Amino acid sequence: MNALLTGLADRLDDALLKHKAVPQITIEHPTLSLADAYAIQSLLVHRRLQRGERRMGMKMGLTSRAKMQQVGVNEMSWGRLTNAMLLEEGGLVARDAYIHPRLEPELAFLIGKPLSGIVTAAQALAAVDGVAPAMELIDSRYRDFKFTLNDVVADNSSSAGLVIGSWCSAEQDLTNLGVVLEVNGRVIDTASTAAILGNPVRSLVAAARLAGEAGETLHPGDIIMSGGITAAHTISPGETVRATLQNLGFVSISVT
Ligand code: 0L1
Ligand code: MG
Repeated sequence: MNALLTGLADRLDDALLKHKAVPQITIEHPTLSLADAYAIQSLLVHRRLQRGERRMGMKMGLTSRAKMQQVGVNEMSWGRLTNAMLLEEGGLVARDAYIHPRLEPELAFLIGKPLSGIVTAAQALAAVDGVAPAMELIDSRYRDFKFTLNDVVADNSSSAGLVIGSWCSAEQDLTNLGVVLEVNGRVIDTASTAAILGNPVRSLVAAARLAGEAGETLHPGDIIMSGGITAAHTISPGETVRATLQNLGFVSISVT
């Protein structure tokens, strides 16, 4: 079994490095469990760490109805972030460095105190040093961006990049902030942070629980991504994509 999981992690890593999509692994291996999928993810991220990348936090995935509907998966997932994924706010991103990249607005949490296991929303917030408007760049390594929950978990929940705006105080009501997604100045979607599980802090509570279940801790300095608030936008060269979160500011990136 270990050789199988290692081989599947290698396949997904190869797809990432060559920017070449592969068939869903659950087509060839329908009996893979969710635990197997997280084991593949861990092996896949280990390869990145072996190449010199550093762990930088955790992303929650499929925490909003818009995202669940877009990809046809009805359960949340999580993935691991590394420093190599960080993109410059207001900077450039190359379309060709990915397979079929998409951008989605999110809320980012900056961890100030260790957090792991079952916690209340108040305990989770007490461990947070700041919040920021953010966008996640996702890029499925699967053909046509199609996957099951187990496929996407094995593929590190489509993690590819993140753009973070200025950090703001977390001591404010985050439950229902307006969100606007614009491409070249044209509004393409609007939403509320309430789309994230009814309250984005619930995504952080879930991150702490899932990290604890995996024997991990969210460390001071870690960034936790809430999960996409709107459906994700497929990017093309020439676009400047900007996400504005009410009271928090905006974050943008231009595609070359
Ligand atoms: O959309 C996807 O590829 C699944 C990853 C999670 C995206 C999100 O909800 O933030
Ligand atoms: Mg996301």
